[in-house]
Amino acid sequence: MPNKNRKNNGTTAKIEALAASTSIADDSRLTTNQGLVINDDNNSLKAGERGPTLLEDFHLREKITHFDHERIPERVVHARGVAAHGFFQCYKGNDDLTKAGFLTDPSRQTPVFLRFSTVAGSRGSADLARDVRGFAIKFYTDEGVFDMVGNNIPVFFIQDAVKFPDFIHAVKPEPNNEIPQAASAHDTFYDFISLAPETLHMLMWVMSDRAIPRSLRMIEGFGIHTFRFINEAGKSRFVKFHFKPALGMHSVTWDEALKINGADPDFHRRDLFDTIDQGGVAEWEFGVQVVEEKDEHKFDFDLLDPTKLIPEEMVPVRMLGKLTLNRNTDNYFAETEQVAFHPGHLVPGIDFSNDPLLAGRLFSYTDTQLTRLGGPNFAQIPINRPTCPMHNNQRDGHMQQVINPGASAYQPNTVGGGCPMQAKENMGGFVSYAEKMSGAKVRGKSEKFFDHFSQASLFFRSQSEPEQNHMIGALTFELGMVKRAAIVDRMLFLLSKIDTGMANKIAEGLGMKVPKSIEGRLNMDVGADAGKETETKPAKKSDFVSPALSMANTVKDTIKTRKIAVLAADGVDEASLNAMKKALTSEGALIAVIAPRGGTIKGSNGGEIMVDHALLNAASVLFDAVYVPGGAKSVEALLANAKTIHFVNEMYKHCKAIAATGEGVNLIRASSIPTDQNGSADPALLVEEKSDAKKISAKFIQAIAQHRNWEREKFAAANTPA
Ligand code: HDE
Repeated sequence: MPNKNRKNNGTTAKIEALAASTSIADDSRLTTNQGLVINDDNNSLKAGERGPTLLEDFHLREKITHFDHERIPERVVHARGVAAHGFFQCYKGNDDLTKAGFLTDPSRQTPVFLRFSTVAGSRGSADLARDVRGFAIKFYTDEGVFDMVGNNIPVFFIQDAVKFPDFIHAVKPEPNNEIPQAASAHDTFYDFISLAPETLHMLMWVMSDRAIPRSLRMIEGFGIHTFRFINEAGKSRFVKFHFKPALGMHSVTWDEALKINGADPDFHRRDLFDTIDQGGVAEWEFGVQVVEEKDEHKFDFDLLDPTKLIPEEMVPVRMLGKLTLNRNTDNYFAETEQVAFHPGHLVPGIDFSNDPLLAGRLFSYTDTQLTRLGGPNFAQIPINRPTCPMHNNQRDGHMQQVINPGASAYQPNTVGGGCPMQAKENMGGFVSYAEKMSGAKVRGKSEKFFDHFSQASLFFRSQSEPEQNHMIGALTFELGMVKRAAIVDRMLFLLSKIDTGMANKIAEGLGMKVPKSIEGRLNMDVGADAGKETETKPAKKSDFVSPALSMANTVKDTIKTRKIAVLAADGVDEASLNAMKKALTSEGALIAVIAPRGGTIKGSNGGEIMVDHALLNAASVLFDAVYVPGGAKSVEALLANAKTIHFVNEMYKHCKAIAATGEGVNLIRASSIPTDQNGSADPALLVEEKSDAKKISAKFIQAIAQHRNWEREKFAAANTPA
């Protein structure tokens, strides 16, 4: 974050030396695309200094023509993304499950490229939209590229690919006015949701805090569909892919998300880029849930149904290796924008299941890339190329980059010496799993696909109380944005089938009542599912909860990469500031000094302290915690700027850790922060007039590691202004 981290690689000296060079063949010279050196890039060619510009100016024409075509169509979904490079290394002992080389050879470091994305917004939308996050990884393995094109939520909205265009049309901005951008809170989305109850389980996830993450380094990744692993002996097992973040899962509040979108719409991409730029990494453990083929039907849901998950308490995740991101992109367009993922890019040892959502995807990704990347040769773009050798008889097409020699482009051949040849038996190569198939040709799905409420209910039941409250708040907000009362009615009715208490609270917030029945009002256009698709079949009664579904259970004891604001001005108690800084940075946190103005401030001992952000450029929502050191003059100057009071009030309201020592306590007193929570001490509020920073730093660190003190929400709403 701070300016002081900016690197100077001697660039200025390099530029000066190159400019002084007189060699025309120099690499630094500006040329046309034909290599012609240009000696004036400031003036177009004219008939006289004040005369008309000449069409003959080939440099002008080439430059503008290229510029005119610099944009390509954005992705129809997942348009806004950010990515980084890294590697994957597996643990020992996975051979019983799969023969995939990158999962069985612990000595290999397989290069990876991971692109995160939001789904609904355009390329220029804001990072903190309430949305699913795409989690797409290219593994450049020795046996070919394997793409794991997943999301941060383990289930999907729909069960069959044929409904995908409808669903996306419903969630995207409404076509008559292109409103709203990157938001599900509108009529067409809830119209569709309320008529297609299979969407309800995923809706619960999207209304949870998972949809507004604190950092992309703190989200999970899932393959969603059931896949297969095949081992060397040819044995197949069903698997579900999981990626678990080393830092645990953490989110911001909805109020913060709204404000971050204004203060820093690039909050997530900046966080990822800065972390890696400063030498940090982002890490996940990759694991699978494994189901033996004989157990395919033992669950009360269908393994092929992508709206269902396997609770980890039923089938634990077996960890297979670690994925690390450690290198930023050099060029956003060439890498992040041009990367082309495809769930059908497999390697030997991994195969598909018959999930009806997956099948549609296998067709869609190539199809969309033909348009987006301009033709069939997008696999030749550097970011998409495999790192292992690649030979086939595909030829020509737009943007062909390879000069293929030789007379034969067919197989079998003798003219080209028979090359490229198919792999012989025992030489490896991809062989599809020989699954036995039988069945009538139908448009339909298995009976278990029709329970839309039980897992939605399990998800809600498994959340902590603050998480449940956030979901209720999210649904009240979203439905409050829906204009057509009939849609809200249908939603309230369906939500009551998931959890009556939840639906009642949402209805109360909306000033409405949960309808007892909406028979006949659903008007579902369900085709062949008529009679089976029932909106009134409630969730199965169950007390089973899945602790793995609650983010509250993933808190890790670390403050690594957390951003801590220090409010200070001239005269700040230097000893306290330095002691706190040392304590926090030694645990891996990042400190930013925020002062009434930029530049430097003078400490109480005369030292010069660099200011990272002037108050004008800082917002509390961009930090995880705040510390206010003493120093009478410093705190007086802070108190003179109303933004400091707002800063700490917001920190309190968003349940973040707050510490103040010496006169710094006066700032807390001047705010609306209550110093106790109805008599009980607030563990994330460390206000110590008498003691110094050293005495409270350990408790402060502990409070930051907890991420938030959600208990405070009970008091914050009443006590702190927005
Ligand atoms: Fe995608 N999806 N999707 N999707 N998807 C695309 O491919 C599609 C689905 C996912 O960072 C598109 O190259 C269909 C599930 C990610 O470049 C497109 C269906 C999951 C990304 C497409 C689905 C995903 C995409 C748009 C239903 C989680 C971003 C641009 C059958 C497992 C990849 C592109 C990136 C992108 C189609 C459903 C994840 C249009 C038809 C389920 C992470 O081809």
